[in-house]
Amino acid sequence: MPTMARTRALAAALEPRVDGFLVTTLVNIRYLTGFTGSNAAVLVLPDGSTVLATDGRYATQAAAETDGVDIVVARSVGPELVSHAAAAGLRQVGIERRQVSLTAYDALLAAAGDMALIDAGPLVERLRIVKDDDELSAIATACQVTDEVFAAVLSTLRAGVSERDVAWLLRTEMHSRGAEPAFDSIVAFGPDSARPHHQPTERTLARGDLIKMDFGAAVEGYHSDMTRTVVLGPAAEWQRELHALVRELQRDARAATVTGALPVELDAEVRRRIIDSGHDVAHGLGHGVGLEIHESPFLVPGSDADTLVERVPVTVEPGVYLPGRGGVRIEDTVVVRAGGAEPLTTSPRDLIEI
Ligand SMILES: [Mn+2]
Repeated sequence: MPTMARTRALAAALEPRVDGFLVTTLVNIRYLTGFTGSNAAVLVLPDGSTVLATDGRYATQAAAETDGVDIVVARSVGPELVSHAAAAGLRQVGIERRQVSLTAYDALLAAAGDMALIDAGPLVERLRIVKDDDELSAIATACQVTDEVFAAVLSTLRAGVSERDVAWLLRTEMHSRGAEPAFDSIVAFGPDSARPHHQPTERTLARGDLIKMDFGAAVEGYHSDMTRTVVLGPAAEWQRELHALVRELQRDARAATVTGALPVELDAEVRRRIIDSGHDVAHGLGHGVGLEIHESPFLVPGSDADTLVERVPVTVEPGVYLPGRGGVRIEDTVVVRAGGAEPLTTSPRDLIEI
């Protein structure tokens, strides 16, 4: 992992008024240094030099996972680095204010003395939007596992299985392929499919039920995200129509997810079409995918995300839901390329009748 290039890119992105940046968000620390433990803070200086503080449990691991990073072993990792910065004569240090609890902030302030701590904004989150080859490769592998797991689980769907049974099977199929679930899988039968983020229950599958499965795998810390909606047939006419509507919305939205497209406008277009079709809009069109399952850029109303560029993986996931009856969502993880959106999840999108 070219982590030194990442800390240098972060250093270059620092405002002139800031002479250091304290990173306390673990996923950002992983991105910048490769460290995967559960307790750390990182200080990046304008010349790109980087110090990582962690506790004794992770001293050996931190040395093994990082490259070109000074390691300090301490109990209170954030305050330790702030003291270090103040002692080195730094005047203003940027922090990830949005991610710091009030109690942690009090401890940082106490360690800072006369040195100012200022909100540096989501600097690392912005750097994470465009992925390098290693990141895209991990996401593509996670998507391939997701496609394989879908095919494996599809063949086991029959009347009488419960939503929880299927969620468990998704997990074991990922495990047997060396992956972890990227998030708690959504498995929703019949009327439950009308709930966008349904949590699996003991409800059992019955003939005529829509079956919505939203799941993904995580590989080397990178995520994938896919939703398919199928039916334990034969499908009713309203189910075919609903599925065809969402299928068309999703196909068009994928085609529009190109370099230069503005995320807020991609969402608005799908939103307009759902409303024109006489339905309600339950959620945004999609989100970035990477070290987190939901990360920038967000394809939602009010999104301030910049126009899309190459190498940005996002989900495209329109859904239409009829409360009490059922809902359909079709979601792919795609990556923006010069010629358009390349789908990384490729499972069949037509209405499968089991
Ligand atoms: Mn998603």
